[in-house]
Amino acid sequence: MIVPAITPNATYDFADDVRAGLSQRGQKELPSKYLYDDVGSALFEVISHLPEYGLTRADERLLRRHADEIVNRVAGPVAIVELGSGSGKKTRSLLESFSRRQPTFYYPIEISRAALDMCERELRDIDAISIVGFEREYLDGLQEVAAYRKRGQHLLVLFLGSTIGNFDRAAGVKFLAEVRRILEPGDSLLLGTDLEKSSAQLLRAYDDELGVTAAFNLNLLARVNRELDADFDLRQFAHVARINRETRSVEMHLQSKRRQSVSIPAAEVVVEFLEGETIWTESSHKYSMEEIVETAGQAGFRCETQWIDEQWPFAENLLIAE
Ligand code: AVJ
Repeated sequence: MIVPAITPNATYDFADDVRAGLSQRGQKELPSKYLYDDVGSALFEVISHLPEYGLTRADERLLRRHADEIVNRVAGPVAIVELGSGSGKKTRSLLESFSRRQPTFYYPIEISRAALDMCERELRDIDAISIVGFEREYLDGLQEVAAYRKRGQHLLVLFLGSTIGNFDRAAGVKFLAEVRRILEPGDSLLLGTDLEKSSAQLLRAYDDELGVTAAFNLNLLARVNRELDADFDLRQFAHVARINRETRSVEMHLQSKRRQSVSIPAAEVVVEFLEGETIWTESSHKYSMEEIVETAGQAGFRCETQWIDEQWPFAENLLIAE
């Protein structure tokens, strides 16, 4: 079932963020959340099918295999809030398990309208699940859902797909602590985290041979062209994936192939690039199992269970608000 009470509008300013990120001294950067417009969301969907990128399939396998066990460990009745639902595909088995226990509301929160639409189409046939999508930033959306909470109802927050990896570690703890502040003791958070693996495996995953990840990254410049009227020549930038050993992350950059200047009228800025200079567009931090328990503790959660995939190092962590 689908309840069409979908609310529009996210409160960020693309032009301001682009101007700030590209005119700062030192490393230029663009926030990774802007990778996900309609084109970017569709490209990420393709990435999740690539043999080199096992992350999403590991997440899905774990949710499928352990859905009933997860339901049993989460006190009901429960409303489910997903931060960044994407296509919604990986959430299906979990929702089906919850629907067998009792009718349940599912609130996907997304800044991408396209992803929200995809998610609603994907999941609308599950009978006892009512879907109410929110086009919002994560914490704004969560706050709104929490405000509607009924007496005696618990919240289960889903933060899957290792989206937490896009925060640096300190920001990750801070984000989880903000989620915790909105929750009540006994509420839960199911957190998907990609685990540490070899540099070779990571570089293959973030620089696939078909070039889909390159297109996903370059689309950020195409988006700046489309929405801010800029004149980036996409052929003059190259996708680069790099391992950062200090932060234990994979970074994506867009590297200028030559000295060039780009004008971005709607952001009221002209940006100069040196040959070889990069724009940092994303970091994906990789975690160890013990570290997740510790991080959860710092944010006010107790780690109840961790499930690990055998094919692709990835953990599903059930955290309980203390
Ligand atoms: C969706 C944020 C988990 O960081 O691995 C995929 C995005 N970037 N390939 C990730 C992504 C490059 C992905 N997350």
